[in-house]
Amino acid sequence: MKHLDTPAHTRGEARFIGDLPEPNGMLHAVAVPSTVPHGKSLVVDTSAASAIEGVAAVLTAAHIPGENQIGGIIQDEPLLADGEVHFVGQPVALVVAETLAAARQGAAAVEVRVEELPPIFDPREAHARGQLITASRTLECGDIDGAWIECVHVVDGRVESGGQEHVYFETQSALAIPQENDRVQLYSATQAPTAVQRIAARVLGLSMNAVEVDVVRLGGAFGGKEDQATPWAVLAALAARHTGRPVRIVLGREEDMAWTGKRHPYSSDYRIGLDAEGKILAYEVTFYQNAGAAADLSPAILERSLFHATNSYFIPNVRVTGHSCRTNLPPFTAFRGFGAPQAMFVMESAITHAAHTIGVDRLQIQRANLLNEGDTFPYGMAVERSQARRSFLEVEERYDVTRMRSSISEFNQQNRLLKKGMAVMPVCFGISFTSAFLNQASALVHVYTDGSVGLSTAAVEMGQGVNTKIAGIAALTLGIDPGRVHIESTNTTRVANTSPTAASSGADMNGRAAELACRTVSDRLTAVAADMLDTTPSRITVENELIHVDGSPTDLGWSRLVWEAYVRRISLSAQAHYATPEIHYDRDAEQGKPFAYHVFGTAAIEVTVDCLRGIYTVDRVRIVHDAGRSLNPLVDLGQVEGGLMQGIGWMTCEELLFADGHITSGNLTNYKIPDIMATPEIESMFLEHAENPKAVLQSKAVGEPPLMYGIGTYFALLDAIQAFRPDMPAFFSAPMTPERVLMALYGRG
Ligand code: LUZ
Ligand code: MOS
Repeated sequence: MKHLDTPAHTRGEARFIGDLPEPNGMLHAVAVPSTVPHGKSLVVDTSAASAIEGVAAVLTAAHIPGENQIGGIIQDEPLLADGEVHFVGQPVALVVAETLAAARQGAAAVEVRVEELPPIFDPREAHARGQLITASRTLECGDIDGAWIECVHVVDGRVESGGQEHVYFETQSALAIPQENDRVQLYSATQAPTAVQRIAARVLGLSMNAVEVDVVRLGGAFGGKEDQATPWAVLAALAARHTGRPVRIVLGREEDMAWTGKRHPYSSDYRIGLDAEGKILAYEVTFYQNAGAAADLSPAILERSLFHATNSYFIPNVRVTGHSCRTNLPPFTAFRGFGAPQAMFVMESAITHAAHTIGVDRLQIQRANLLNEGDTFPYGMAVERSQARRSFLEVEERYDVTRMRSSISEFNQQNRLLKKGMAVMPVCFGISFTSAFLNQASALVHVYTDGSVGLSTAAVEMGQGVNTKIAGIAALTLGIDPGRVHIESTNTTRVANTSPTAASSGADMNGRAAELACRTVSDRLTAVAADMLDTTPSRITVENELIHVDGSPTDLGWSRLVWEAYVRRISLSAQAHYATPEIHYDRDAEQGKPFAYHVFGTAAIEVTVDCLRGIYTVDRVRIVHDAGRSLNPLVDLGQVEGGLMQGIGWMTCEELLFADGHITSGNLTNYKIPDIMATPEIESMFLEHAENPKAVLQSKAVGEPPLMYGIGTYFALLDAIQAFRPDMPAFFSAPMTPERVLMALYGRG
């Protein structure tokens, strides 16, 4: 079953917010950003802007009828700056006009005056000055302080990882349409329709039932629209309410890149201790998360960093500390992996450092410490059905890693200026929102009298194929062709109180809710069929749109059964709710079972470095991935390859840069994402016989884990550089851009 959106996408017919036909009288909105990173005594003079022809309104904090507050976890973020500014790009005003050109002209004419204050950009400096978003957290297991003396090898060091721009195709956008009785309808490119609804209501001083949010699909999101679609939708709603006219806002690419949040840069310290056999006995790590100017999702992201600090390894004595540091940059936000990639990069760096010091292949240390069945994570959860070792060994055997290693050595002996390198990267990622309450979803199914099906869930389609998966689940549950099932838009009036489509759990949870709702209708239909066929419901099944008795087809078809049920006045609609069972976490004790299960997998990555110029290619990536029993192998393969490429980009060419709080990598010529030419030969397979009883139809979530395979690329490049320059000490500062490679090859260190 192919991705449902493929035909519309390939023909250019898929509609995004910017493609929606303009409602009558629609105005265009453009935000006015702060151009200083930190300041007080803010004065916004709108008089010149208001005088421009076509400008309908210029809105500031003073125009907000409700609360000027968009913070989700912590209420520390105004919609429009009031008195102070905290980052370059912070909206201070909104101009709405008859045309986009007039709105832009108006925005340029708004005069902003502010007394500048000293900004902070470095998370360690913020920490030293007590600028924390939230209380720091420490997760511990074993006896970390006592463990060091048992260790034969102890090394420590520092790791830096950079931010990452989402580069979703569709920029942040929203369309607000005022409705009668003070209601407002919002079309928003958001992963979190209910967050938009809640915060629009809060800012406008309305109740939530006065705000309807509708989402057809997004042109990509990757976490960038989990929290940060909200301000743009709420600004559009504010302007619509103020003017009584529809208002659309669509950020330009450079506006989006400059003003909106990205993956958090981290600066970290580690210390790792091993015994003589290469067993890791102790690991201590401190994360300094650069949170930017407001909390956004940073506390939750830091929590996931804590949980994934030890990646796929069992370590008996661990201390992990996380600081969420407030700086004067745009608030950093969710990005595929959600704090786990940063943590895993530190773990792999520590292992690499230890391997170099001991003089063994890092593969040996990795292999010696993989999670086994029943091992516990530092947060107290035991590993069930661990596929860590299985996927690792399967990569080693199937792709003959030993031979890969020896042919690379041979190549390196024969070539002076071209050097190859390789690395193996295991991944273990917990599935469930770490905030337990978010692990719920709902579905609403209608079977129409012609036998076609309309299905609504809380899931948002953003290209990841969640609608395709859910249509497949519904079709299987009802016993009909997937072509009969239409997945409706995600709409807060049909499915309420939605969790964001995030944490890789969209298909898991909404698929389950859809299955439950379809099961209810199917049970009712089965009772009708049993009556029609003069048998008992337990003997009835529906397969291929035909009613079967004891597994044999009858001549009663799906459509006739549906019509008969309707005539008998049986409800053909159902609503269902699913809440992930068993999960819990105690944040005081830092112990619990935060995840329903874990996803595992391993990648082997080969690279070639041109040691004259510092440029490189990622040649081949081989992956064994644990998809459970895949709901849709084609969709899952797309997620594995796409995630990998995004991880490779983060580790190699994507370098996010700021100067004095202004982005200097603010467009797609100076912020380089990997393109088709940078794509390696990818060979991936799913682990066989990996049924997962913890998710719908024995499947596993797939969205985020594959991104972390890309981390191996950094270590493969280090490997190649060290083949050229064996005396170069390893360093752990991502991304490994060609410039950095060149400095490593020839620099003074
Ligand atoms: N979003 C969130 C996420 O709110 N909580 C999470 O645990 C999470 N994990 C991954 C991606 N998004
Ligand atoms: Mo997310 S990083 O929106 O799953």
